[in-house]
Amino acid sequence: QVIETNLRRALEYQEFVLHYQPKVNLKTGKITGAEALLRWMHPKWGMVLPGRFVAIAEACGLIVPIGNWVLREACEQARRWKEAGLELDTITVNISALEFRRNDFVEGVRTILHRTGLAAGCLQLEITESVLMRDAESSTIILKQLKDMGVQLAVDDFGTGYSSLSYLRLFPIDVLKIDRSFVHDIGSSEDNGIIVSAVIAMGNSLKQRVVAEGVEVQAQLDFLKALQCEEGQGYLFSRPLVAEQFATLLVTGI
Ligand code: G
Ligand code: G
Ligand code: NA
Ligand code: MN
Repeated sequence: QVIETNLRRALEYQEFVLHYQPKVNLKTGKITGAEALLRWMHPKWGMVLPGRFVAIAEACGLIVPIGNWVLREACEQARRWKEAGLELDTITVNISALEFRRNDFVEGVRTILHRTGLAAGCLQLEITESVLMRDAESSTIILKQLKDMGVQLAVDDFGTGYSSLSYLRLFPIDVLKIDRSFVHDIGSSEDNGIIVSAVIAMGNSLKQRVVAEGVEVQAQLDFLKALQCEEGQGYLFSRPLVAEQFATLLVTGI
């Protein structure tokens, strides 16, 4: 309740910022892109993480204007970086269930790309596995419309939901993001190493790029590289950074 009241003012008072976490090509070590992560800088509470407010914003519908702001801000930032000559393949934005299912979502994305001048292929949208599977038939239609526009599509938190493999093959998905819970257990539990290797093998044979989330230690990186996992993200490479720091990292490399 208190959070909702404060959330209502947050957009108007410009209390939101995006932090950017690099995605790294595991073979070359090069940064391929960034995931935009929403942070709420509350004047009294300090930085509030999405775990504390995204569910509330969804429940009261505020996630729609907030999500719109995130998408616009991320696309604008990526275009500015590209204009400045910084190398960056994609900017990735998290999309909530409520946004994804709205009738005007696809047109909203098109409008934002048009207004910000970012090429569609430079935008990657992340939708969680459970959101996609909740209504797989309508998901397929929405994903196809986005794909036709040229936008890249990623399944977030892969492995935590209940994907039907037949739908996974039907979805026009470019990227599978292995949930960090599986990456975390690499080395400590044999079973989880097996899940990670199965997902990588499946992604490779379905021609989907596999991104490992939550890479924290060298042993995990070694394991992922040995299995030909294409990309990784996690504290081992970098925490989420403010835009200026991320731009510096793009120049210096990791
Ligand atoms: O950055 P952090 O670990 O606090 O993120 C926690 C969760 O919040 C993650 O699951 C992430 O997907 C989600 N999240 C981060 N930014 C956004 C956003 O802009 N929109 C939505 N819908 N979710 C986000
Ligand atoms: O659910 P989603 O995959 O969008 O979550 C992204 C979140 O994971 C971000 O909030 C980010 O802060 C967090 N994160 C990124 N790298 C790591 C990591 O190496 N370890 C842990 N525990 N969290 C991470
Ligand atoms: Na995500
Ligand atoms: Mn995830």
